[in-house]
Amino acid sequence: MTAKSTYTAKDITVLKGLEPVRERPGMYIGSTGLTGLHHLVYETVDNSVDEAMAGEATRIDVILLADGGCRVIDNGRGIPVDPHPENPKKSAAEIIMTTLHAGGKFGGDGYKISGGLHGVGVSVVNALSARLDLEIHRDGARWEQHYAKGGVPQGRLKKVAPSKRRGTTVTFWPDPAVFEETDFRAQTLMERLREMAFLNKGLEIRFRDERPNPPVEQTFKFTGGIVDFVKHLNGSKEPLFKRVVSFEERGPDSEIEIAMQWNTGYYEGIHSFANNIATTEGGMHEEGFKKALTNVLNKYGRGKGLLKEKEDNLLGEDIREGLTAIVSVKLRSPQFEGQTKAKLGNTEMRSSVERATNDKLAQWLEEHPGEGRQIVNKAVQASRARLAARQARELTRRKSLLESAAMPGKLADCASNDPAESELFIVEGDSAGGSAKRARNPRFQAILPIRGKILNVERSRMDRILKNEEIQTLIQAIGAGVGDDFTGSKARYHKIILLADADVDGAHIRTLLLTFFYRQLVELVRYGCIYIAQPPLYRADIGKERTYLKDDAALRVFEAEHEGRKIDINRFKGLGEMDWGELGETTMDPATRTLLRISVEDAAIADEIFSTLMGDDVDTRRHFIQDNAKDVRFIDA
Ligand code: 0RA
Repeated sequence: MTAKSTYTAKDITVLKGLEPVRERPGMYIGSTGLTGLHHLVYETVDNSVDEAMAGEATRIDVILLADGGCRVIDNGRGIPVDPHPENPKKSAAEIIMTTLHAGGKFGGDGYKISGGLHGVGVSVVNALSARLDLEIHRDGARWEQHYAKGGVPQGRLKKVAPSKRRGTTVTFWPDPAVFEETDFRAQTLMERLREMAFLNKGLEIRFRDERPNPPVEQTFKFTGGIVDFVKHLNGSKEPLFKRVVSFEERGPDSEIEIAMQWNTGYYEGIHSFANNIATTEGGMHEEGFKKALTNVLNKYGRGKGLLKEKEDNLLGEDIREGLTAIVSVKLRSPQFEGQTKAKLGNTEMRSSVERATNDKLAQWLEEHPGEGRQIVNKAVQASRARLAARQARELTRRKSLLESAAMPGKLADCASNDPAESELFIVEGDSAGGSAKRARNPRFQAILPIRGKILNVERSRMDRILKNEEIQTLIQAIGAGVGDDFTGSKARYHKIILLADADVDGAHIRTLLLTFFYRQLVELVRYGCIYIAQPPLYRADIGKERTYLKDDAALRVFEAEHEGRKIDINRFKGLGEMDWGELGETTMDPATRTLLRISVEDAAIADEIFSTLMGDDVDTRRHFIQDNAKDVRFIDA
């Protein structure tokens, strides 16, 4: 396939200028909020990753400039600079930068396996930028072209100097007339870039944030690819055995890569990708993988006598207990379906992933009998716990039928029956619970004091979770069931606010609660119903004037602003040291409080952050704190 032969009049009619993108940006990048803004970076990086996938680039630099721009540099072939066959006045590069859907037209055979969710092309980035600079190193020279707001070329592509290297550099400044905000979030970008590096073995992605406070630099390069990804995901967990199972299959039309490792925990984490895009809704590749996994392990268990003849087959969920897996496929024309276009629809991927897993996993098990036995044994235990949990659940169901609408004795409920306005404060400790009860507005604020540390659901199977008293109380108070039986419409409160001391114990309790919500009531997290209250750490009095300050940083600012004056500083060691009036005013009253809303990502990493921070490994802990300076909300002084 050459560029010429693919360029027919028919193609020309589908090629459009950039106006449609300016008119309806959401159609091309999803939104004009922060997510859409970040899409511009991903879109630009995707093009460079395509070069890497074609075996032509080994390194990508992403730089956030101090003036708000973003620069993406690769060492690939460089966008073609020659005159375009249909329009000799314009370079191929200019066509690529100013025409919708022109990206793949120039690719030789096998070049563009990508495309997909944001395979819309770098021209979309151009269209939505206030300015874009293109620099190409190719054919012994450096070429440049500049574009003004909306992707309007300022002159032609020009050869400006000799050059020995090759590659493409795109620098763009997002258009503030398009985006609600134009401040990139370094943390979000780094997470995606790291994921990209995991998914493309050996590719080096360097990230640099040159904006002030604080400048950040990170290099992502994983010679183990998705094997490293799995190790990373299991990092804070205890592996069932050290080895990561991995295999791959490269065909003419697709590539399949799978890596997996069991941990001694009870949750499954299968992460699937198609062309480097997370398929969070699953799809054909994931289906094929799960089907083969269940099939292979049952066969293996029977064959080795680990599963007795009279025993039932293991269910998929038994086998996937504690499994962390990456299923990554690359194919020519991925079809993304589902509500969020995050489900792979290509049916051929089901059979090819299933076949690959059937063959390769069976072979791996034959070669690793010790590990094979451990996997089957764990699944057998999981199946027993599943039956026990069913009994426990039936018991609680019967119990709640008997007690009908009875609420736990400890709950000080609110008067309102409207979940939309009702708030549940989960308060650590009885004394703080007492203050919170006095300080609340009983019309719409309910208080549930919990004592000590709740069960760590990460380390417990469902049967034990359901028998735990504190957890039963929580489930009962919220009133919407738990786990697979959760029904969001039954939730009695739409704001659930965690209120714990600002110390290590408080942080631990918060982590345990967040982990519980993430694992068992994730819908509540997804809908943004879970909050962390922000009680102040200090009270600063100047004469009769009181100021509440949330942390050390706020205290320093306050001291600097009131230099030379006599400040009386009071540090609250715990919620119990605040009187109820103070607690109400600073932490509970909707008019004066601030709440931190928890996202699924926050909840998912709460446990990881906590175990890293509180674990014994001082070195990882120090690095972690340096790398995640923003997540200090989970640490406390
Ligand atoms: C079209 C064709 C070729 C490369 C590219 C586009 C290309 C685009 C981008 C965007 C960012 N970096 C890029 N690197 C390459 C193939 C050119 C050839 O065959 O030499």
